[in-house]
Amino acid sequence: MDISVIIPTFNEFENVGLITTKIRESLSVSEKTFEIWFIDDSTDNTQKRLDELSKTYTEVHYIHRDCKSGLATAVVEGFSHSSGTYIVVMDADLQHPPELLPKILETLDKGTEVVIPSRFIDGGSDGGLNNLRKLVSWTARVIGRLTIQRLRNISDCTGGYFGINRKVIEGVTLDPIGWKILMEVLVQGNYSTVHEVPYKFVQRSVGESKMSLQEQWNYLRHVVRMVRRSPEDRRFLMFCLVGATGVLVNLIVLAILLRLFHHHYAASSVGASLIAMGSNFFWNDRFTWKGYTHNTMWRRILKFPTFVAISALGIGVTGLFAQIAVWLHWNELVGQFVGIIVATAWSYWANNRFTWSGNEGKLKKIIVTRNASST
Ligand SMILES: Nc1nc2c(ncn2[C@@H]2O[C@H](COP(=O)(O)OP(=O)(O)OP(=O)(O)O)[C@@H](O)[C@H]2O)c(=O)[nH]1
Ligand SMILES: [Mg+2]
Repeated sequence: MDISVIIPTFNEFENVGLITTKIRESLSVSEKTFEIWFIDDSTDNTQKRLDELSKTYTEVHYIHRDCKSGLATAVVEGFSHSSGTYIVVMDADLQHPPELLPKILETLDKGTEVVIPSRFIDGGSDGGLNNLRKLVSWTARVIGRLTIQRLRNISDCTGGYFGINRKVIEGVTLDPIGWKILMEVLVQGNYSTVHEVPYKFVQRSVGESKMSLQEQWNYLRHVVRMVRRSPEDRRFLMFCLVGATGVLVNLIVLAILLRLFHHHYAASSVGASLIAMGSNFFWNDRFTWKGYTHNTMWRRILKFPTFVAISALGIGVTGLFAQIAVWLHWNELVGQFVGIIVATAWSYWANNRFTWSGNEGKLKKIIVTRNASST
């Protein structure tokens, strides 16, 4: 089998016939063989309709599950039942245009491993959402892209329309919560090339939306789960946590030096910072970059001085931003805050690159390309 189209359905009685016709039209021009798998949790007459469709068209198959177990697990179930070399996932309500299928398949055929139709590149649009839904969707994307490195260059990581080569998910454990199956595949999958093509997301014409507050909550739970399961993102989180404990250590030591030993303020402040730096180094070495081995003695000896140099530069960067804020007549605290964020990003990158450099720290390079001219 060349192509498997997987469609999760929950009460889409009016849509399943329409989408089957559109997919058949769209794929019949190609010489490739295809199958359509509906994974259905419906409580209305959708199952009956799917039964009719599967008897009419040999390409149509369906699985009916007895309880509503979520969109993403439905797709995972579809992955295991289908057999196509290429897999395309799409919604049943025609918001994901089946006319784009040939373009997705042509791109997969050229060797790209993941193809993502995007609403947010030239030629695309998310016009099918009202302003509140747009804001919620934007916030979800920002949260995902800030917390998960692999999503950073993907313009539409929260959509549900995508195509992959089956190799991307072969041997991979997918364990999503809620709806965002594309994110799960992007975080867990094996791939190095992604291509985005634009599409226009229109309003659903029939049937009801299944998006709910519960799904927004599930999304946040899913992001936390993905961060915990992805080594590179877990490491960054750990680094931030260690940094936060460093602030505490700094303040406690400063208070002790001033109150108990009555040292001079400047000396106490520098002393407290140095001890906090030492504590951060210890915990980062123990936990954040746990298991890193340095094969030469020099690399081991240089680890701490490198860490100190990177931290010192970070302090300099923070000061620079505070100074820029003063020059621009902004509040210095704003400058300091932006500086802390930039310095944290710098320190993480530099420590990963220099202090605890090793193969374990290298991220797999993923090339993302986009095609803005074709719709
Ligand atoms: N199997 C299964 N499918 C689901 C479930 N929830 C939603 N779906 C399907 O997932 C797809 C996306 O759901 P929609 O309600 O269209 O969500 P949406 O596109 O964000 O919302 P609208 O813009 O209002 O359509 C549709 O094909 C639904 O039928 C579920 O719990 N199980
Ligand atoms: Mg929809």
